[in-house]
Formats: sequence, structure tokens, C-alpha cells
Amino acid sequence: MKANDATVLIEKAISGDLRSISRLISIVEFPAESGSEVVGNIMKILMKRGGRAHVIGVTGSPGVGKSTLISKLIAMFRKKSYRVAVIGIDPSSPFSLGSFMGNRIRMQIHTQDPGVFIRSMATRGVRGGLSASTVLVLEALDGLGFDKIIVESVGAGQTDVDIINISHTVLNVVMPGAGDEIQALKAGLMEIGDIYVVNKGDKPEADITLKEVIDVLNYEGFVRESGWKPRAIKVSAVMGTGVEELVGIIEEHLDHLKKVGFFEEVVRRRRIYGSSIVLRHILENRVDEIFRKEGGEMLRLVSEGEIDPYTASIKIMNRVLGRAF
Ligand SMILES: Nc1nc2c(ncn2[C@@H]2O[C@H](COP(=O)(O)OP(=O)(O)OP(=O)(O)O)[C@@H](O)[C@H]2O)c(=O)[nH]1
Ligand SMILES: [Mg+2]
Repeated sequence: MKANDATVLIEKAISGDLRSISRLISIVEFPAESGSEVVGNIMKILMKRGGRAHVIGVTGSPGVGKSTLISKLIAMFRKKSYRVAVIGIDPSSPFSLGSFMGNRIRMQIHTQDPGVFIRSMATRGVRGGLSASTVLVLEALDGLGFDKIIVESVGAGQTDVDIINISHTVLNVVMPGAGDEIQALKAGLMEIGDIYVVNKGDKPEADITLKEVIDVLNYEGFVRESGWKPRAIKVSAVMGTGVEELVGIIEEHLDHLKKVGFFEEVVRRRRIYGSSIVLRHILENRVDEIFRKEGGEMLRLVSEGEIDPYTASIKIMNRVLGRAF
């Protein structure tokens, strides 16, 4: 792509043209295919403009109702005239096809709205967490001027850690009867929410679950680094009940971050953390490539005791670093 074409595309995307946004996001989503110069030029402009979007991470076990809830959040945010982008992270496994389709279907009603951009990414990072693509797409959407960027991820291990590190506000969604989650929360394993959302509030057991979550939060006295005390709320994403109140708490959390000066700090940390994700991703891909091409011979030598694993690894690293990226 010529520099001039990129400039025109960026201008159109910034003006809000969804097709241009979609094209631009596809370019940064696949940096290896697009070329580092093209991606670098686009990101240089967008990163300078960015740092203003409110990033909301939505995490929780499969099927708790994240996508249904996000669809309702989009509607509420649109009422306030915010421009909203959603990134759906789908673990790249054959089992996740249902989730991938579910995410799409449940947010479909917004696809005609020019103030809403939704991108599902069937990618996963090398450590099981976020991928380089997710990091770049997030920064690009921020630079394009979206007010709210919602990241949906199936809560699990490294992905959860990544979500905390890139989000201003983390919604941890649980559903009634989620005994394991409550235990995890008690054990300090699930201390990752700014707002705990008990979804499926239309079910009778929801009140008990909400009470359990509140009890744990009070008992443990969790306080986030910004000084925010995590809150809990019951909603029904399907019925739409409690969602307006939830949006109120989300905005309260944003106000809090801005008041204590933590909003910019999250952006700063996100960009540094994101860089480490991208670096690892590039390195790991390159290591894999070298390993596939030349690893066989090296592994044969190791297996026969001709060289040791450390020396073999250093040799591979030298090959990895021998090429300009
Ligand atoms: N009763 C009830 N069902 C709900 C509610 N919210 C979502 N569901 C249902 O729960 C199922 C899963 O909803 P999704 O929104 O796809 O859940 P998800 O967490 O995005 O699922 P994954 O992306 O696969 O992890 C669907 O059948 C929804 O209709 C709710 O508030 N009440
Ligand atoms: Mg979903």
C-alpha cells in the first residue's frame, strides 16, 4: 500500500467510515502480511491520537452471558452518543466455533449502526493470552476515536491476566450457582474485577449468588490499586434489567480513575505491556519457524548427546536474531 493511500484510508476511518475502519483494522490485525512499514506508518498516526478511549474488559466463563450483556451495554452507550468498538477474543480451538458464532449473533443488531464497530478475532497469543493482533487492533481503535472499547474474553489463565493489564475497567461476569467462581474469589484467585456482575438475574438463585459475592468482597476487603473498592451488581442481560445501573457504576469507575489520575497510568502501562506481548509473539513465531526448518537436525544432535539443550537453544536463538524483522 502506498503512503498516500494509507493517509486517505486513515482520514476516512477517523471520520467514522465503517468500511475504511474495517480495512484499516484488517491491515494492523495481520502485520506480518501487511508489512512492517505500512503498519508502522499507520500506527504512528493512530498512537499519537490515542490514549483517550475507555477500555472495558469483560471476562467470565463460557456461557455466562458476556456477549448478550455487551449487546445491551452497546445500546446504553449509544443512547449516550458514545462511539463503541468491541473486540471478541476467541480461543483458537475447534470447540470455540460455537462461541465465535454466538458472539456474532448476539451483537448482530448493532451491525447497521455506524457508531458501532465489532471485530471477532479467532486468534490466540503464544502464551495462551492475548495475541499481537489484539494489542495492535486495540491501540488502533483507540486512535480512531472510539469512546468505549469493550474486549470480550473467555476468562482463563493468562488471558485474564492480560485483560487486567490492558483494561481501565474489568467486568467479571458470573452466573447463579457459580460455586467454583465464588470459591476462587475467596481464595484470591479471582481478584480481578472492578465490577462483579451476577448475570441471569432472572433466575431465582441469582440473589444468593449476589449475596455470596458481596460477602466475599466485604470480608476480603479487596481494594484495587487505584483505591477503588470492587462493586457487585445483579443484572439480566436477556431481560435488560440492571443494565442501566451497571452502566452507572462503569461510569463511576471511570470518573474515579480520572479523579485519582489513574486513567493515563493505565494507558501507559497498557502500551508497555502490549509491547511485551507483541515482542514475545514475534519471537515465538520466528523460533517456531526456525525450529520447523532447522530444528530437526539440532534435535537429533541433542538426542544423541552430541550437544546439550542450552547450546542448541543458543544456536537457534542466533539464527532467530540473524534476520532483520
Ligand atoms: N436466563 C438467562 N439467560 C441468559 C442471560 N444472558 C445470557 N443468557 C443465555 O446464556 C447463553 C450464553 O449467552 P452468551 O451471551 O453467548 O454467553 P457468553 O458468555 O458470551 O458465551 P461465550 O462467548 O461462548 O463464552 C445464551 O443462551 C443466552 O441466551 C440472562 O440474563 N438470563
Ligand atoms: Mg460470547
